[in-house]
Amino acid sequence: MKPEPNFPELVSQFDFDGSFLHTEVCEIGHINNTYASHFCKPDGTVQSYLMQRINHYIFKQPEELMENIAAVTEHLRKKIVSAGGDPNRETLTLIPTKNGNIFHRTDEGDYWRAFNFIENAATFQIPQNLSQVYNAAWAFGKFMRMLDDFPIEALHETIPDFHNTTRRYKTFMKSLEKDSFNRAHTTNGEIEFVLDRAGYTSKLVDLIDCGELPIRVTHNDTKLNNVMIDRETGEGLCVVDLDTVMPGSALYDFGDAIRSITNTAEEDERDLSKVHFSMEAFEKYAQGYLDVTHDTLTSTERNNLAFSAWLITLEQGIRFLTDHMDGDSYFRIKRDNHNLDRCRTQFQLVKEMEENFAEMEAIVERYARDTL
Ligand code: GN1
Ligand code: MG
Repeated sequence: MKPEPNFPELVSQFDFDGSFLHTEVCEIGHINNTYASHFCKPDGTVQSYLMQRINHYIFKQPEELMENIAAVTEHLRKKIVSAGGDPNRETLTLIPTKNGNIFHRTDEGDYWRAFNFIENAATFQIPQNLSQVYNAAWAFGKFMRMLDDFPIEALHETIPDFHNTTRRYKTFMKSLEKDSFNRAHTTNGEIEFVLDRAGYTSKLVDLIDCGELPIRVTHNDTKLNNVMIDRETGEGLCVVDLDTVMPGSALYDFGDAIRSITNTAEEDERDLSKVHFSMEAFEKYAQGYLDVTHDTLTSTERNNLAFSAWLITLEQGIRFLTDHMDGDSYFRIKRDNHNLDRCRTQFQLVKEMEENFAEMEAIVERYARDTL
């Protein structure tokens, strides 16, 4: 465990407004550490900022990652302004350090960054209603569209092969062979689950390799809680967590969103009788996503939307299982077998998607046709 950061010293590095009041932990994400710092402005009002310590064991080139975020938010800002929107609410805004840098590096070698705090907006782990699902789809779809003229060659790959499911499967097999923590014998059912499906893991990567699936600027971590919902209007206001904005496939974003938004329970729910794939949520997300991207997506992309939901959910389960076997070195855990619990919810969703796959495909076809 790292010692508590020295916040008075840290906040003094950034170009914040007002006098420092206090900092609180935000319990979000499995990788970085996130905090909210509050300040009192001369007129007596409170101004807040989001501060994050980047996990540089996982993001090995934090400088490059921050260059991506600065360039992407700048691009989004211009698009939002020209569309008459409010860039301070509709995209993240980096707060520079007093030296004009986009991050601060401490003497211990930690990387810190700060963003504006978007007021009157909230994030959710589980959707509260179907209009929230539609609005999240709209926000992620619009995010991709706003970046479709971003110079893709200028983006660094912050985690290479992030959604390369062929690689994810190989890494899993290596961890299984090593079984360094002697955990394989307690997860026979889950291991078999993966092995039974191995033949399908390469499909999207193969389509990319043969040039059938286009590479776009994608978000790559489209969980529901990565879109801020406007408390007043219920709209999908701002897409956050831009660490994995990289060249990728629209199918990664669609699949990852479905994995999270269709789950009727928390990602780490232990009681699997609560974990179900919501077809209603699938339908709403597909509708919202196709409404905003129909004239951008190719037919190969449209034809693989349902498959991508299945594959990315399986991939995420494999990632959690791999980390469980590797001794939980990647995803932050709060209890024993936490990553195994997370893997099990993903596999439960995969199973239910398999049982309902024909219906998923029919839904996509219906909304794709309606929007053509
Ligand atoms: C991680 O830290 P967080 O929650 O934003 C992970 C995602 C996973 C997700 C699972 C860089 O995201 O890929 O889908 O956990 N991020 C990284 O909840 O690996
Ligand atoms: Mg993330």
